[in-house]
Amino acid sequence: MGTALLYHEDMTAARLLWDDPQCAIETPERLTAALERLRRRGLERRCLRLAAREASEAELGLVHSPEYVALVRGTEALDVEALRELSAQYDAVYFHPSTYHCARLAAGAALQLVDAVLTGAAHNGLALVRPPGHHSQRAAANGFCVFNNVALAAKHAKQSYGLHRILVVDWDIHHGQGTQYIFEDDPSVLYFSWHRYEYRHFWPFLRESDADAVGRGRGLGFTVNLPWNQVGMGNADYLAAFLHVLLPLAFEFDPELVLVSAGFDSAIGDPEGQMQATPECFAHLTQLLLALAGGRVCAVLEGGYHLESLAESVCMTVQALLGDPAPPLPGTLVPCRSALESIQSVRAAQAPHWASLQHQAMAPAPSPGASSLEGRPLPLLPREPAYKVAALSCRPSPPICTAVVLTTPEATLCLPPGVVRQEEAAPQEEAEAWARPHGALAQGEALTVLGKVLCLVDRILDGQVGSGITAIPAPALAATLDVSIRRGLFHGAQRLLCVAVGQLDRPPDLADDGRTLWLNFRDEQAAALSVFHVSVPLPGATGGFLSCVLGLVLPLAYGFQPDLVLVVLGPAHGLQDPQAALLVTLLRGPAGGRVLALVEEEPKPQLAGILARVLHGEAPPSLGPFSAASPEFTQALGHLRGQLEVHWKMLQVAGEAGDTVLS
Ligand code: X5A
Ligand code: ZN
Repeated sequence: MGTALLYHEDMTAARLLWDDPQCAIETPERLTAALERLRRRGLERRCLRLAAREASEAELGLVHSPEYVALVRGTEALDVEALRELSAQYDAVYFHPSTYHCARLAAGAALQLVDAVLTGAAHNGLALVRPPGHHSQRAAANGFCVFNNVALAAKHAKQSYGLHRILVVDWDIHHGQGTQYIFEDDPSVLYFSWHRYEYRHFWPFLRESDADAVGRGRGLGFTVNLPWNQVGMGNADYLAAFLHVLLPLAFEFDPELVLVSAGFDSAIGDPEGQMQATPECFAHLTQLLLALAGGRVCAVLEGGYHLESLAESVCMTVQALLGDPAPPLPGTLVPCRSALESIQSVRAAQAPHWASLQHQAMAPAPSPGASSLEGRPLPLLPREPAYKVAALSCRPSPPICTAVVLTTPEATLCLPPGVVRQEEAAPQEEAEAWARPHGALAQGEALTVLGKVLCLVDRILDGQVGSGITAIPAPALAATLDVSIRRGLFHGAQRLLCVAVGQLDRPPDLADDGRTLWLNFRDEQAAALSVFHVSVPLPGATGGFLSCVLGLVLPLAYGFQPDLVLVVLGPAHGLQDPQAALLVTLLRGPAGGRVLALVEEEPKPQLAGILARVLHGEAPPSLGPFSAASPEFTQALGHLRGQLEVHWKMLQVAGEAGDTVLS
C-alpha cells in the first residue's frame, strides 16, 4: 500500500519535428524534469514504482471511435511531411512516429493507476505521462492531446469495477473540453474544471467553457466550469474555488474515486497560464481531495510548461499523496475581485442542481463602518517578496510522526506504525506550576497527563513531532485546554487556532489580541463576539456540518495562518466519528500539519485511535449519505459569514457584496 508512481521512459520519445511555436512547449523534458526532481527529493523511492503498459485498442474504444484509433495507429508509418499535414488538420496538435506508442502508454498508465487503487495495491497515485489527454475527443486530437487518458480511466473504473460516482477534477489551466463532451450527459461522472477564459479570449475560445455550461439531459449539474477572467490568479483564488465551489459539490456527490487532470500550467511561471499560484498550493489542493472517496485519488499529468514550476508542483502533489503535511501557503490569502465574480457565477449556475448551494441568500455584507465588530487590524503576515522560481531551495522533508498521550492501553486503539506514545513529560514542579490555577489538574492522573501535554505542545511547535492526540479524563479537559493554549503562546506560537466542539467556554482571561482565534461549535446561536471569538450552532445534518467546515472553519483557519491548531472534542460535542475525522484531517492544512487534538477519554476511547490515523495522513471515512442543512441553519451561517467577511476575506463568495440573492 502507499502511493503509486507510474511512468515509462518511452513516453519521452515523441517530440515536435518542425517549427510550430504553439506546440514547441510540449517537450520530453517535461517528464524528465519532473522525474528528476522526484528522485532528488527522495520522493520517488517512497512510492510504489509501476511501469506503464500500453492501453489495448479495445480499451481505447471505451472513449474513441475505431476509425480515429486506426488513424492514429497509421501515423507510425508516416514521413515527416505527412505527419505535418495530418497534424495541421487539428487544433494545436503534432504527431511524431512514436506518438501512437506514447499515447497508448499514457492511456495505459492511467488505466493501471486506477487498477492499482481500486484493487487496493495502492492508496492513491500519480501517472507521469505525455501526451496529455483532456482536450482529446471521441474522434479528434486537440491541444497536444491524442487519447483522453482521464476519460478512459473513468470509463474503465465504471466498466471494470462497477463504480457509480467518479469525480474528475481538472486543475490544468485549460478547459478540458474533450472530457466535458465525453461525460456531459453522464451523471455518474462529475466533471469540474477551472480554466483561463478571459471572457472567451483565451484558447480554446469556447462558449461552452463558461459557468453556465452545466451538462445536459441526465447529466445536468454534473459539469462544473469555473472560468477565470483574468490572469494572475493565486493561492487564495484557487483555495476559495475549492472551498466554495468544488468541495461542497464534491462532498454532496460523495465520489467513490477521484481522478485529477493534473496539469501544472495553472502554477506560477507557466507561459500558458500566466497565473500566480505557488507549488505549495498543489499540496493543499491534493490534501483537500484526499478527504474524499476514502482517499482514492488518481492524478494524471496534463499540461505544465515551466519546467521548474512543473517539477516543484509535481513534488508537492506527490508529498501530499504520501500523507506528508502541506507546507503553509506563502503570503496573505485574499481572493481577488475577478475570482470572486467567477465563483459567484458558477455558484449561481449550479445552485438549482445542488442542495449545498441552495438557500444561500447572501445577506448584504456590511460595509466596514457598519460592522458590529471593531475594525481591528488583523495581525497578518507581511506580504512576501515576489516568488522567484529560480531560487527554489531543496526542502528537507519535515518529521511527520504523530504522538499520543494516553492513559488507556493503546492496544485497544489499533494505532498505525509511525504513531508513537509520548512518554517524555515536563518536570513535575513545572507541571504543577502550570496547573496551579486549576483545581482539576492538581494531582494524580490529570497532572501526569498535563506534564506530557506540555512537552507535546513544545515538540510540535519545535517541529520534532508533526501532530498529537491526547485523551483526557473529562473533568480535566477544559483546564488542560486552557493550559495548552497558554503553553503554545508561551512557547512561541504567534497565532493559535482553537476549534472547540461541545460545551466548552473560552478561557475568560485569554487576551483578545489576535494571537488566538477561538471557534466554538455548541448549542447556541451563531455569534461573532469578536473577530477572534466565534460561536456556531452544532449542525445536525451532514450538509450543515460540511458548510460549517468548508464555508467557515477552513476559510477562517487559512486566513488566520496559525502556527498550531488545537482541536477539542468536549462534552456533548455531538460529532460522529467520521465527522470528527474529517474536521481533524482538514485542519492539517492551515498549520503545516501542526494539530493537537484533545479528546475526552470516555465514553469513546477508540476516537483517539481514529484521529491518530488521520493525523498521520490516512484518509478519513466517508460521512455517509448527504442530508441537506435546514434553511434556518444555512441562514444563520450566512449571516455569521456576512458579519465576519469584512475581516476574514477567505469567507467571501461573491464579487460585489449583496448584489445577487440566490434562492
Ligand atoms: C494539455 C494542455 C494546451 C494546448 C494549448 C494550445 N494543452 N494553445 O495544456
Ligand atoms: Zn493545459
